[in-house]
Parts: sequence; structure tokens; C-alpha cells
Amino acid sequence: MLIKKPEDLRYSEITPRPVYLNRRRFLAGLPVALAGGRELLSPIRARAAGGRFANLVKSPFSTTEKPNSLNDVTHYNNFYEFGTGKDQPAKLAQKFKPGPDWRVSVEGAVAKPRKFALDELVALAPMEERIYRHRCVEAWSIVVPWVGYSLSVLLKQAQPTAKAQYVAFESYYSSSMMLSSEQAGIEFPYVEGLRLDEAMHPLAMLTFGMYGDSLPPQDGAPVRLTVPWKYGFKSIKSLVKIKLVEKQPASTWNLTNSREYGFYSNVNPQVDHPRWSQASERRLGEFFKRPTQMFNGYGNDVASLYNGMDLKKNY
Ligand SMILES: Nc1nc2c(c(=O)[nH]1)N[C@H]1C(S)=C(S)[C@@H](COP(=O)(O)O)O[C@H]1N2
Ligand SMILES: [Mo]
Repeated sequence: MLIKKPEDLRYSEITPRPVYLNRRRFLAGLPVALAGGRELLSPIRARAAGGRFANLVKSPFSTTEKPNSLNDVTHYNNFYEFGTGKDQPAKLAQKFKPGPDWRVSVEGAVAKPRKFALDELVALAPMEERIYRHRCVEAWSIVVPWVGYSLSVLLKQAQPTAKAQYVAFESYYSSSMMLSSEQAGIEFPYVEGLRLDEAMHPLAMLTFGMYGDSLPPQDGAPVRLTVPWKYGFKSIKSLVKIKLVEKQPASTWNLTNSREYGFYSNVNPQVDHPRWSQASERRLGEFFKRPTQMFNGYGNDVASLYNGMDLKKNY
């Protein structure tokens, strides 16, 4: 985002530390042929034959628009932990290889708090391919075939109590591998939030992959959120914590600049960002701008969540 531009960070200024992956131990469990040639090995790649997800279910929630290329989606990223420039995460996140000890904690106002291993999360529901429009608040958009399932599957499993009104999300943070808050201009760990009914909406997706494969590091490996009717910054990457809470939780861009970034952040062509119009967007790889749709085109599905709310106030 365009808050401030810290000094460009050189790659050598980050000290990568292989905290996730005990590579030796991990490779020991793999067939030799597979272990030999792949650079981006992850538990999911190991699980899915050839590194790809098997038995993907096609989702009825998919748009019929043509997906962007994998190259587009992996070389134009916002992931401030790995650089504030769009081209930086593709380079600086490559040392980030979430391994078998990754856990996602589901906690707070739930009857069944639990720390899930990635394998357990992956096994919770059939993996779907969902092609979503994805609209960044900076007025560019992409179309991505994600792999995952509705976040509601996980939340229902945890059994939210009557106190649960919102869901707070938190990203992984490692100061040895990622930028400092000073360098990035935002607080870390990155946090986000949804109202419980938004989080339970079937379109809100717990995402493990894209283009049939596991998530590349720069796109939020090993598991992230995708919330297609909201600006991209709600789709928090590299999730480690999901906490059901009573009060509206903090969200990183709202903390950074509440005048420019609200809690709801629904895509809305009628509510401009204070510094630019939201009426149109540029699809990555296209020259002409296209009009931005209310709720990013998902209005039929989600508009009822906001009945009676003033969306100019609740931006
Ligand atoms: N942890 C974390 N999650 C994040 C961000 C970030 O900087 N850190 N950027 C957000 C923003 S602004 C956008 S547009 C999307 C970009 O996702 P993509 O790079 O996979 O397209 O990730 C979101 N999730
Ligand atoms: Mo964004």
C-alpha cells in the first residue's frame, strides 16, 4: 500500500533462518526422485502426487472470467513482511518454507479450541478449486484459481460460543526472516478481522493453494484467507492464529491509517479512497481500466450481510 516508502531492502539485509523446515528430516520421508529436483518442497507438495492437489472439486462459486497467469499472481504481490514493493515478495519470500511443524491455533470464544497441524486442516474438507476475482484497494485486480474450502468448515468444528461476535486473524511473524515494523511501515504481526457472519459466509475461503498447487511463499504459504468481496488486504496471509472474540478486533491497515482503511473494507466503487478513486480498476495484464463492481461482483451473495448499514460510514 502507499503509506510510506521505506528504504529498499537488499536481499542480503535479511538473515534467512531455516526455522520451519528441518530439511533433512523432511526429505528423509520423500521418494528420492521427488526429493531430488524440487526447490519449493512443502508438506502439501509432498502429499499431493507431483506436488499438485489430487481430486480437486470444481466450485459453483467460481467466476467464468479468465484467470490471470500464474506468473502475474506470483510476481505482483503485497506481502509487507517480505518487502513493500510489488516485486519484492517474489524474491524475498523464497527462503520462507513453512514446514511440517506449522500450526494454526483456533481459540477464544469456542467450545473446542485446538491447534491444527497443516495436514489436519487439509484433511478437514474436500479441496475445491475456486476462481475468484481479487481486488486490491490500490485499484488493480486479478483472477485467481485458489484451492481450499470455506472457512466456515473450520469455525463450525471449533463451535463458537454465544460470546463470539467477531473473528480475529493473525499472520506468522519472524524478525529474522522478515522486515521490521519500522522498515515496512506497519505493525507486525499482521492482523485482520471479520464479523462472525462474514467469516461464516461460504465465500470466505481458507486457502491452501492456487493453480492446483500449494501456495507459493509470496502468496501466503502455507495457508491464508481469501475474502473475495473485500479489498485484498483483508485476505491475510500465512495464518497462525484464528481467535473468536466479542469485540471488533484490530486490523493492520486500519491501525496504520484509519481514515483511509476501515474495518469493513467492502469493495465499493461509490466510496473513494481519500487519495484515489475506487470506481475503476486495472486487471493485471490489461491496458484499459474496467469499472469496479459493488462487492467486487459478489453482491448477490453478500449484500444482505450489510442490510441497514451505512456503507459510506462503515467503509
Ligand atoms: N500477512 C500479510 N497478509 C497480507 C498482506 C500483507 O502485507 N501481509 N497484504 C494484503 C494485501 S494488501 C493484498 S492485495 C493481498 C495480496 O495477495 P496476493 O499477493 O496473493 O495477490 O494480500 C493481503 N494479505
Ligand atoms: Mo491490497
